[in-house]
Amino acid sequence: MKLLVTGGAGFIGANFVRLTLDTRPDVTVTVLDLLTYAGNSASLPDDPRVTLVKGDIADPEMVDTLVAEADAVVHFAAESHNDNSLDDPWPFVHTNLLGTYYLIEAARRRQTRFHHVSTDEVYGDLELDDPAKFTPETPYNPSSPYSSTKAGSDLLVRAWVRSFGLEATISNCSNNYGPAQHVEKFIPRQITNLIDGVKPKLYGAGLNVRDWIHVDDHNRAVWAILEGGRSGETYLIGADGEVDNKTVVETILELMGHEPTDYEHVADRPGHDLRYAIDATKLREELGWEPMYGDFRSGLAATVDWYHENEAWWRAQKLETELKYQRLGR
Ligand code: NAD
Ligand code: TDX
Repeated sequence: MKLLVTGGAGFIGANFVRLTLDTRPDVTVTVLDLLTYAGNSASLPDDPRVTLVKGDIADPEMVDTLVAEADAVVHFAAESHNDNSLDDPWPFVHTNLLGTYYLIEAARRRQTRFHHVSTDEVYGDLELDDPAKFTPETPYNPSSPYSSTKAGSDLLVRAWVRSFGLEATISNCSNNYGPAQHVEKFIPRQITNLIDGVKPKLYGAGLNVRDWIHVDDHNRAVWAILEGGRSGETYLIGADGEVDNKTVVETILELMGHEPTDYEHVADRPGHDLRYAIDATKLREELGWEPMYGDFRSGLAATVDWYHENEAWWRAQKLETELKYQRLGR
C-alpha cells in the first residue's frame, strides 16, 4: 500500500509515519510537507520506505501528481497554532481551506481514499460545569481563525462526499501530547522554559480544561478509521483526559523537581476556549479502539525525558518562539 501523508514532518504526522513503519511492513509512505516553521525533516525516520517531498498542499499540480500515485491520503498538514492565527490568519485560510480544497479535488479526480485529520475545536467550547461532551452530532461553533478554517475544511470534505462520492472519513481529536511537538505548544513550551531556567507561563487564571491524549493513541485511531471507518462518517477521538491548565503546569513543575507554585500568570489569549471534552463512544464501539496511554502523569514524565534527551531537535525553534510570545505579550 502506498500512502500519501500530508504534513508528515509536523508533530502528529511524523509520529504517524513512525507508527506506520513500526506496525505496517506492507506500507510505503510519501510525505508532502512545506517544511514551514512547524515542519522538521529531522522528525522523520531515516528509512527507505519513506520519501519526503517538499511542497505546498495548495499547489494543485504537485498535489495531483502525488495523489495519482497513492492508494490513500492521510491529511495532517495544517497551520495548527491558535495564537498564530490570532496574529495573522492568512496562512490558515491558505493552507487549511485552499490546501484541503486542492487535495480533495485531486482525490475526487483520482478516486483515492481520503482521511481528513481535524480537531475538537470545531465544536467551540463547553462550560466548566457542563456534564456534556462533544459528540459527532454537536453543532459546529468554532471560535478562532484556526478552528474556523479547520471547521471549513471539514465541511468541504463532507460536501465532497455527498456531492461527488468522494470516499472520505473525518476525525476530530482532542489535544495531543508526546515527543517532537513544536515548543510553541503549551506542554513543550513549559518543559523547555524550565530547562532554560524560565518560569512556566499560564494564560489567565489557568482554569481552562483540555482533554489530553497521547499522540500514539490518536494515530492508532487514525489507522483504525482508515481501515474500518465508513465513508462520510465523522469519528471523535479522545481518551477521557480532561485536566485544567494549572494542574498540567503544577505536574510538569513537580516532575522536573520544582515547587508546584513556581509559575507565572501572563495575559490571557483573546477569545480563549474554556473547555474541550470528547465522547469517543462511536470510535470505541464501532471500531474497537481503546487508548493505550491511560496515565497522563507517566505519559507527561516520558515527554519531559524526551525534551531533555533531544535538545538538538528543539533548540533552534526556542528563541524565535519566545520572541514571538514576547511581542504578543504572552
Ligand atoms: P504541526 O503544526 O506540528 O504540523 C503541521 C505540518 O504541516 C508541518 O510539518 C508543516 O510544515 C506542514 N504544513 C503547513 N502548511 C503546509 C502546506 N501549505 N503544505 C504542506 N505542508 C504544510 O501540527 P500538528 O499538531 O502535528 O497537527 C497535525 C494535524 O492534526 C492538523 O491538521 C491539526 O489541525 C490536527 N490536530 C492537532 C491536534 C494537536 O493537539 N496538535 C489535535 C487535534 C487535531
Ligand atoms: O504558554 C502557554 N500557556 C498557556 O496557558 C500556552 C502556549 C498555552 N496555554 C494554554 C492555552 C490552552 O488553554 O494551554 C492550553 C493549550 O494551548 P495550546 O497548546 O496552544 O493548544 P490549544 O489552543 O488547546 O490547541 C491544540 O489542541 C487542538 C492544538 O494546538 C491544535 O492544533 C489542536 O487542534
